[in-house]
Amino acid sequence: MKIDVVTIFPEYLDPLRAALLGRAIDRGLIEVGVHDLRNWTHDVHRAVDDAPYGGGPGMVMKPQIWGPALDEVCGERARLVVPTPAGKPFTQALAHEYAAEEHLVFACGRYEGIDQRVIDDAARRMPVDEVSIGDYVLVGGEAAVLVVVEAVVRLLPGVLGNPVSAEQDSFSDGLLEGPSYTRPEVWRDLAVPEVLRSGNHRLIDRWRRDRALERTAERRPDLLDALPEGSLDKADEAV
Ligand code: 6GU
Repeated sequence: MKIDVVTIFPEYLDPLRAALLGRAIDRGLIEVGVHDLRNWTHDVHRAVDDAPYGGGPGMVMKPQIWGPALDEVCGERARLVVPTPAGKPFTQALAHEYAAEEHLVFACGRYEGIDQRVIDDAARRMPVDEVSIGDYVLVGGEAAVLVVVEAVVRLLPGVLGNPVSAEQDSFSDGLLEGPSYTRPEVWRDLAVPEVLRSGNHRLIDRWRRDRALERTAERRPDLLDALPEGSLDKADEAV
């Protein structure tokens, strides 16, 4: 998979080359390009933004800079992702969609955003998503790109040491994952739940499912409401 990022803060994307993502690059599973938007400016001030039509606070990023930058970076088969608090929610389902793409391009806006015509024009030639990573406001899209790329790359075959752990993630069955424990059996007078030491895997699976249901009901009741019809069995309903 090829991943390109266009930004006015290229150094903000340095973590893409660290840890799990760095290892995926070294092993040739992903190819990452980070591009400074100011390379596409022509004036001495290298200006990328201007005052908004209609007035109001902040600045809007200029279409004449973004247009040529995206023309050059996107090529023929890209899916364009524009991080913005006004986007549709980024979800695990979208992470799986992105993991199946051959080329992702991220366009990082700062200030009050990018002139909408940049997005509308790109959408005439390629799939474009404006996505948000949550209900809060960041200064720019860069931190969101780190989040999205990490969520996507860990789904690529060969990136995670143990592929079973991706299958058992929170959200893979529509529920939050319950608690986990390792040794010692008692720590600061807190004991590991007895059932996990029983060796009875039918009971252990049931216990884990119950804790997942409890935790989801407590923290994310919206996820329970969104489960497809028939996802809960009789034993689930009893929790
Ligand atoms: Cl994707 N961008 C910005 N600037 N703020 C956000 C966001 C994205 N998602 C939530 N807040």
